[in-house]
Order: sequence, then structure tokens, then C-alpha cells
Amino acid sequence: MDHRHPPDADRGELDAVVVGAGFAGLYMLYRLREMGLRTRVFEMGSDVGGTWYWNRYPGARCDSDSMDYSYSFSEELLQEWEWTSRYPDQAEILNYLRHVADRFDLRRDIQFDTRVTAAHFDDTTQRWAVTTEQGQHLTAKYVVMATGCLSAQQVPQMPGLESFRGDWYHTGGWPHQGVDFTSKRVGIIGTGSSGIQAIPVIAEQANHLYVFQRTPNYSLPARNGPIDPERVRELKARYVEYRKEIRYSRGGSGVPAPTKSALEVSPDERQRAYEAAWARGGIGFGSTFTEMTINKEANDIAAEFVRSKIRATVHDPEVAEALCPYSYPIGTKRVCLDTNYYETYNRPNVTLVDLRKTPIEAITPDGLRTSDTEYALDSIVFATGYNAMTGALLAVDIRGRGGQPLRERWEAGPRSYLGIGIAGFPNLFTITGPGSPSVLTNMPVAIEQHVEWVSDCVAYLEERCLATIEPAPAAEDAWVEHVSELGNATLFPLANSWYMGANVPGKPRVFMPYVGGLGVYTRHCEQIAANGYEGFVLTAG
Ligand code: NA7
Repeated sequence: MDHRHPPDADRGELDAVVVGAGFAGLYMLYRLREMGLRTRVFEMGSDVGGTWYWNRYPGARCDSDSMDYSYSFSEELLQEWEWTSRYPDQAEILNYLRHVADRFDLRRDIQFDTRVTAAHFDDTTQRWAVTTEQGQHLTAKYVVMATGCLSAQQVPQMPGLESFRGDWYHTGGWPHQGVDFTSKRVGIIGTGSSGIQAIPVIAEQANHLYVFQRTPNYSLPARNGPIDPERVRELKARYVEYRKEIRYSRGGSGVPAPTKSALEVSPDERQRAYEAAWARGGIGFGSTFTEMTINKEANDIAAEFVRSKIRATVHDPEVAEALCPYSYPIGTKRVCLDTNYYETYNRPNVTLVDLRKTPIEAITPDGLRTSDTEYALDSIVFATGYNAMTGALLAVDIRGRGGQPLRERWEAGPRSYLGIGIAGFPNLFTITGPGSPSVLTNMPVAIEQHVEWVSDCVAYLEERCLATIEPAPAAEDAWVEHVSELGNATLFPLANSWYMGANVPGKPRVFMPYVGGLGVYTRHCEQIAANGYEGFVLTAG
């Protein structure tokens, strides 16, 4: 069967439309279909996978432990799936998601190569009218935006890009056939997680790699390798239970919660603990001590430890210094995990260009010009990130009650109750939307929690023959206030990060994720549901 055209493609009346077929959309479809709802998923890509469909750049790999980076709703799936490395790479995760789609026969309700352009709520019929780029018009009682937090690519407006005679790529839209950089002069712009993963791999292939760095990042060694069979056995012996436990953890992963403050132990003990975390590798470094992201003094110690490692790794002291981050506290931008990132600057074919000293002026037909040099390049890689958390939602023309555009509603920053619902936008749900723990957690775990909450909510409405649910404006205001208060009590607002919307020109500066932890948040959501969807307004049919 041609999966791009489901047999019921012409049927315009649906119970639910789901936008996106990544981790969130696939599971949402599974749950809604289980309830017997006529559901259609629209997906821009030609296959399932979301982030892992698009991000095929060299070195693309997950920063979460593979044993935590999967669905937990099916025990058979949990037990049977075998990961090969400590952190799964892009191809392996994509295979996993394809396997899930096939195993649960999800493809027949997914329409690929289809971008949803608009979703308008009709006050009279109380249904959503959904339009696709292909000109399809459908109606649905529910719309679930499973569009991802990091899916709207950002290619910076640089003068001259259209004149460039070579090839250019964004890491989040990598050609599926791959790119051969052999004997090429390559320039990469951006040193976030994507750049830091791609740089060592491209450097091995390219004739010369120029890294154009605006802000250095804190990167920790991943220490990736084959998965430890002993750990797999141990976890699989109690996998379901373990996965339930991590839903109530702070970050949705098995990283143990710290118990001590860096400031209450001796400098020797601190050093030993950081050395041990560095040797273990992974994001656990940030959980060595309790208050890294709330106390500047504790943060400074951790940051200096990482800088000392950079200096010890990079041979040229000037390059090492340029790679050392000073301008924001560690952890307030997404910490990166790498394999040989700093070591790569010891290669003779790699040059670091510090854009703080010599900013980019233009892309030229033959390369890139900074304020003091013109670099001849065959290829340019934009590892320049995303319009995070709101970009993909606002790319769709969403209008709620009275035709109010979401773009207008969110002009001063996203406003949402729990990061799930928006006042004035009935029966519209956002999976891991702004105001939920989302990007501060291990995503599949946060996604499962949201999808299950939303499907329980839909079941509640269906069982009671209710027409709509939406947040009460007062509850939404209080949640937005709470999210912002928690964020402001941390060091996060000190960084110009994508968490703050600071990487997109003109985007309101608001700390978007909920920083209180997934466990606290999950319990709160459960309580709200148990209290008959407290803070939401429900209307009869
Ligand atoms: P990020 O983390 O947003 O990194 C983007 C990088 O691109 C960052 O170093 C930026 O520097 C740089 N950038 C962006 N625009 C420009 C311009 N105009 N000139 C020079 N440099 C620029 O995106 P990633 O794709 O690496 O990672 C996104 C998330 O995916 C990651 O956090 C993980 O959660 C997975 P800046 O820091 O803004 O100075």
C-alpha cells in the first residue's frame, strides 16, 4: 500500500487531527485510535521520525541514554528493542520510530508530505477547520499540535547568501543521500549541540574546516560507546517500573539527583566529584551538586572546571581561550555533549574564527567575508539552530474563538496553561508546549506524559458527551506567572539562549520552559485531572 495516500484521504470529517509524526504524533495517534476516534496525522516529511527524520547531519546523536530514550507504553516493545550504543545515533532512532509505526500499524492514518497551514476554530459548529498546503480542507473536534520544540529551522539573514556558488545546508534539513566533504573547504557557522557534534566528523573528511563561532559553548565528553550489556540486563529486569520512576524524576532520566551543594564540601572533594563526572561522561555532570543553575558562586566553580579541561585539551592557548565560555553561566544554555570536540582544534586542517573579534559581514559568491578576512569555501553548514518552542506552532495560522490569531495572542510571548492548552483555543492541545518541562527533560518521557494526559482528557470529554475544554484565562495567567517566577529564581535568564527566545531577532525575551522538574509537574497535572480538570472550562455539547 502506498502509505502517502491513506485510503480514507478524501473523508473530510474527523474526530482529531494531529500535526506531526515524530515521537509525540505517533503516540498520540496510537492513543486516539485506541479510543476509537477517527484520527489523521499530517506530516511534512516523507516518513515518520520528526527531529530524527530531518537531522541527518554528520555526527547527529541523542544526548540522552538510549535506555531512557524510547516509549514505555508497550512492555513488549520495551523488552524487545535493542539499542547498540550508550547514546543512540540519528539512524538508530529513526529505525526505532519506523519500527514503532509499522509494529502498531500507524502509517495508514498518516498523510506524509503534507504541511498544515491553518487551523481555525468555528464558533458555530465548535469544530476546527484544518487546511493543508495541498488545499485539503478537513474538520475535526480536536487538534493536537505535535510539532516539536526544535523543528523550525533558523537560517540567519546574511547578505549575499543567494550569491554563494557552493552548496549550503542547515543541520536540521540535511540531504538524505548525505554529503561528501572530501577535499572540500567547508565553513560551519554555529557551535551549539548540532555544530559541536558535526565539527569533529566533518573535520575528518574535509580538506579544511573553518568554524565560525559567535559564542563558545560548554561541552562535556559524551563517552559514547557500545551499550553496557550488564546495565541493559539490570534495567530490563525492572524496565516498566524504572520507566515509571523516571517520569517522576526531575529531568525524565535515570541521572541520580544530587544531594550536596558544591559550596558545602571541601575544594578537594568538589574536584574529585567533578573529575569523576567528567570521566563518566554525559549530562550527569550538571547534577554533581545541587544548585548549579541557581547559585552563581556554585556555577562559577563548575564553569571554571570545564574551562580548565578546555585549556588542558587544546594545544594552542589562544584557540583554547577563544573556546572558553565566560559570558553566561554553565547550564543556562543547553549544555552540549561531544566526542572529540575540543581535540578537533588540534588538527592542522581546522581553524577557529572568533566572530566576536571579526564578525561576519557577508556571504560572497566564493565563500564568507568577516571584518578582516575573506574565506574561500566550497560548502557552508548552518548549525544555527531553531526558532525553538513557539516557531513550529506559530508557523501554522491558528485562530481560536472569535477568529483570534494565536500569533496575536502570543505577540508578547507564549501564554499557555500547563504548556498544554491555550485560553480561547478550545480542544487544541500542544504536546510539550511552552510552559511545560519539555526541553529541560529527556523528551520521550515528557512526551508520553503529555500524550497520556491529553488522551485521558479527550476520553473524559467523550464519555460525558462534552463539546469543548479550554483553560480559564485566570488559570492560564496564574500558570504563566508561576513559570516565569520559577525561571526568574534561576540563572537561566542571564543567558541569550533559545530557552529565552534570544536567538531569534525580534522574538520576545521570555523564559519558556517550566523549570520545576518533570516529577513535580506530572503530579500537578494528575491533580488537575483528578479534580475534574481544574482551571479548565468545559462546555456541554
Ligand atoms: P543552537 O543551540 O541554537 O546553536 C546555534 C548556534 O548557531 C549557536 O552557536 C549560535 O551562536 C550560532 N548562530 C546562530 N545565528 C548565528 C549568526 N547569525 N551568526 C553566527 N552564529 C550564529 O542550535 P543547535 O541546532 O546546535 O541545537 C539546538 C538543540 O537541539 C540543542 O540545544 C539540543 O537540545 C538539540 P550564539 O550562541 O547565538 O551566539
